[in-house]
Formats: sequence, structure tokens, C-alpha cells
Amino acid sequence: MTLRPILIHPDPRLKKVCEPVPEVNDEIRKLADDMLATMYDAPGIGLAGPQVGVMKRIFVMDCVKDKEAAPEPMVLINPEISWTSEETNVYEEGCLSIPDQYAEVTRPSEVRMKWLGLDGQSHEEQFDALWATCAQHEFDHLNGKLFIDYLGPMKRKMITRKMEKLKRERARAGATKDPIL
Ligand code: K2U
Ligand code: ZN
Repeated sequence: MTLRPILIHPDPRLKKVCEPVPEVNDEIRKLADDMLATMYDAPGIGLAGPQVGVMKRIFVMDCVKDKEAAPEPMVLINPEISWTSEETNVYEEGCLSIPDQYAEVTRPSEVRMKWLGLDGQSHEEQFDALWATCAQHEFDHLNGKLFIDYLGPMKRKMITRKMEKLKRERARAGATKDPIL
């Protein structure tokens, strides 16, 4: 497996609608493996294809909170939302593409999704609690939507400016780290 760099907002690739995955092949299996490794390394509980620059409709998640419990990695390919609850809940969300920024987002508290698994089979499952929040957060990524898009324009602009500053600082650090000899 290979750890892949995670794109940081603002990046046009994080705003694009991703293409369906035509078939589950070795390339997709390798991508899923790398995405799970990158997610656990971050650390995070979800990661979508566009966050590692792959504009395909695939995301991974593992929302098991108990460090002692066995991980429950999930790979969802071409996911569709087939039902959402009327009830909503509020969760303070973050994003690996918007580091160290958190804000409350209201979403349906339960969601049912259908997807193609790595086994090539169709799956359908109903998620609740953190799994539901994470699945909807990742599904949004596949449609070029970020959790900051649910915020007011002032807060969104403030976070975007912080990320632009972070990217400038990382670029400067990268330049000085390996100066052209
Ligand atoms: O897509 C991502 O950037 C990974 C997200 C997934 C997520 C966001 C909000 C709420 C639930 C899941 C996170 O950055 S993973 C980090 C994290 C860990 C525990 C709880 C919330 C966020
Ligand atoms: Zn995210």
C-alpha cells in the first residue's frame, strides 16, 4: 500500500463532481487499499477519492471509536443514497482537506445507501450516529461539496483564507526544505 497526499482546500478538484467507477479491477482495489491506509494514517474515519486527487465515485470509512475494538473498514463504490430520515442531528465536523477547522453541520440522523463493493456485489445498508454523518460527509465529497458549504459566507471565507495561508506556509517550508543546490 502507498500513502497518498491529501489535497487541501481550496483546490478545484475538491469542487468537481466525480465520475462513476466503470468496473472493480486491480487499479480500484489498489486505490481502496491506499485510501484506507491514508485514512488510518491521517488519522481519520473517512476519505473520498477526490481528496487524494482521484476523481472517481469511491470513498472509504471506518467509524469504530473503541481503539480496542477490531476495525471495520468499508469501501463504497458508486454509492447512492436511497433514503434519509426526517430526523436530523448536529455534529461538529472536520475534514482532512480542511485541517484543524471544525463547525456544526446538521444532517439527517440516519441514511440508507446502496453501493458496489470490492467483491463486485451490490450492497445496501442503513447507517446511524457517526457512521451516518461520515457517510453523508464522504458522499458530499463525490459531488464536490465540502462541510464548509453548509456554513454562512463569512465563516466559509474565513476558513478558506486560513487554508490559503496554510498552503502558502507549506509551500515555503517545502521550498526551503529542499533548496535547489
Ligand atoms: O472526509 C474527511 O475529510 C474525513 C472526515 C470524515 C468525517 C467528517 C465529519 C464527521 C465525521 C467524519 C474527518 O476529517 S475524519 C476526522 C474525524 C475523526 C473523528 C470525528 C470527526 C472527524
Ligand atoms: Zn472531508
